[in-house]
Amino acid sequence: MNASKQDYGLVPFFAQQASLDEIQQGRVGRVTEVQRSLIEVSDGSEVRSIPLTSAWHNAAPEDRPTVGDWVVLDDQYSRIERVLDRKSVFRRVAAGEKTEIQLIAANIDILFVVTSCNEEFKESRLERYLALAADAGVMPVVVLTKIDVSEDADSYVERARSVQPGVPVESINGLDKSTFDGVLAWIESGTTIALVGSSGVGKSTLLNTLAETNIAATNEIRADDGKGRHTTSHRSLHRLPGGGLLIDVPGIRELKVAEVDTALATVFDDIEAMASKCRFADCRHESEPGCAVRDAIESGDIPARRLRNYQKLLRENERNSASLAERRSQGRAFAKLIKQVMDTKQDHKRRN
Ligand SMILES: Nc1nc2c(ncn2[C@@H]2O[C@H](COP(=O)(O)OP(=O)(O)OP(=O)(O)O)[C@@H](O)[C@H]2O)c(=O)[nH]1
Ligand SMILES: [Mg+2]
Ligand SMILES: [Zn+2]
Repeated sequence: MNASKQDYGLVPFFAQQASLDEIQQGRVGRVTEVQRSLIEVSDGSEVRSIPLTSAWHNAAPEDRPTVGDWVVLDDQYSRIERVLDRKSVFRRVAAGEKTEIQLIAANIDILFVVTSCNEEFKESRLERYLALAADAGVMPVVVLTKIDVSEDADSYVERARSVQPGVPVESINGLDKSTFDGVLAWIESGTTIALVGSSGVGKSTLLNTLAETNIAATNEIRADDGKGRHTTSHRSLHRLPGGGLLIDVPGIRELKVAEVDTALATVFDDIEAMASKCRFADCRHESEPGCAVRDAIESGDIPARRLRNYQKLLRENERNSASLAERRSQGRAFAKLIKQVMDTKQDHKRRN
């Protein structure tokens, strides 16, 4: 499919960060795929596979190119010279031992948080996604799949709507495009949407149905526990026939948060509003007298689960944000040390 840069979403915000020459030479492109050390970049007419050099591997995770990024290639089209400033970036704390940020998708306009009408559905998980969407500054839309195999799809829609009033909820049978009216209304030409959610909820199925071809492999969920099989292995960006760009993301096992203080206050604004009415300013909503939050839970206005999850996310956020800050300052100290050693070496050379 031949396309132009504009079809890939090259709006002035990005174009202004590159020179006319760079654009005319086809050196400005969008990252359409990210594998371990190979990055695919498309300038609208040509797709290039670019190896990620060690300089990029050594860069801070936030600075490395990720899917959805706009990048400038060198004049040999052999390496990524720079990553243009981002409009938005969806990130989480990477899985594993070290606390490190992992970028999931950049320059997205809308985040489709995909979840299905079965045992996979969890309000607490949605709250995590919504906090990260708020932090990224992107509009979240909850997409509920598998309405065709659920006895009570309506109750799932209701539960999804109650998580954060105002966040749109669309429900679909991912295999049947005639159920997609609500979803299609979000997909405009040049809009970039990322699909995130657990494995097996139907992200790639949604992409295939929208693209009207089998671009992405899909796989049945396990019969015993309904879990997905982690079919999609890397992130990729696709142009849809009707305009619009969709980023398919591998199923996320664990969505850990960091640096989401204000985002959490947005997602849990009902609890925050109540907390301001507690008798004690530092009320932990446990057994303190005059606790407005506990009263709201007792009267059924706020689910007890919601308060537990909010407190859990606050603790997790505090812990991870602290270790990130520590890692960053160690990184800076190390970089300073290297620079000192290099300067001394140069001095030495100059003197001899
Ligand atoms: N009946 C029904 N099946 C669906 C629907 N959406 C997805 N499926 C099925 O669910 C299974 C998992 O779908 P995938 O699209 O592979 O899920 P995924 O979210 O991409 O999973 P990962 O790539 O592992 O993250 C496949 O067998 C799909 O056919 C739906 O709305 N209704
Ligand atoms: Mg998939
Ligand atoms: Zn309280």
